[in-house]
Amino acid sequence: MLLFQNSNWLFLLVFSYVLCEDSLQPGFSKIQYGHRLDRKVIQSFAEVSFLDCVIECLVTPRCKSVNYFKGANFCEINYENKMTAETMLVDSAGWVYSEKEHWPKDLAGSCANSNCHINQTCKNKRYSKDTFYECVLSGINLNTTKREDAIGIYRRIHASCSDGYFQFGSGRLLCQSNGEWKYDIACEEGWVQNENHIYRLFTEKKNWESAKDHCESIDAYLVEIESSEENTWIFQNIVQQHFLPKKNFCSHNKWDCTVWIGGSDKSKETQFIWSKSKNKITFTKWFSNNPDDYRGNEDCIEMLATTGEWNDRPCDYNTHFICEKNLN
Ligand SMILES: [Ca+2]
Ligand SMILES: [Ca+2]
Ligand SMILES: [Ca+2]
Repeated sequence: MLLFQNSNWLFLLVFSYVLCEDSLQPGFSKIQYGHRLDRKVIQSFAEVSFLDCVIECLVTPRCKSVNYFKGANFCEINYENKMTAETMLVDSAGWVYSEKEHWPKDLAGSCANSNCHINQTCKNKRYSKDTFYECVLSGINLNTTKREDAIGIYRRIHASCSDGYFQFGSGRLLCQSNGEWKYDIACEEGWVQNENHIYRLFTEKKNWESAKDHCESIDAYLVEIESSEENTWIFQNIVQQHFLPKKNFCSHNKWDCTVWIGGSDKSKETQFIWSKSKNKITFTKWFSNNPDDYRGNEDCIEMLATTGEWNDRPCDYNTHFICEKNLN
């Protein structure tokens, strides 16, 4: 069960729990060592832990059993079991054989009660903040694991996020004595890391104040750019990337291709400060003849997607924005 209930869930404060020890006992005790069900494989997976292999079977309606080879952390999920394909259960050194029905459905998380069709696989989204994101266990760390770990005796697993997701937390899963998993991992899409900071461009258009509120609602802040290096990095790696498909449009409509950054002179004209740190803005990258406080009504700073330069603009203008978070 996920318990992400407040906005501080990112920083190791909120642990989530799923059942493990007690409910896994029947499964572990019925593993058949030195056996493998031959030629009934639906699909195979390399470099996964034994429990990942079992879960893969649980989320695949057609699966009835698994073969697992510890030496290569290799998993096969089968569409038969030893009842339905008795003659195919063969001696096979180094392999273990296990049946789906010996494992609790809970292990499949939100997929436990899915309506997936017989030829589908339910994509488990347990280790994510909400249903928009997806992250699955990628298996234990093969460099540090001991033999027992691979079939779950020590009940320690390492998880990591899929490509394209930023990982918060250590990724370590521990089975506690009360039979619950303890873990801190969460995976979020869209963040990009530069040194000790991560950044994410939001494509929805908001006025400056709403953009600032949005960043703060996710424990981030409207981006603060403190050096030429940071400005260049953000421009090249986030802003240009995003506007690449609109390159022609932007070259003719540069004022329609901008993102809010976290600076303004709302409180005192010409004294630009960053909204989160309240620091005076020292490094600047103004577009020519700016800031011009045009019509006495330009207090918020946007970055131009065409050049990475800055312009002061009315704060009620709606445009994209970039949030920044500090790691550690
Ligand atoms: Ca910054
Ligand atoms: Ca102004
Ligand atoms: Ca201006």
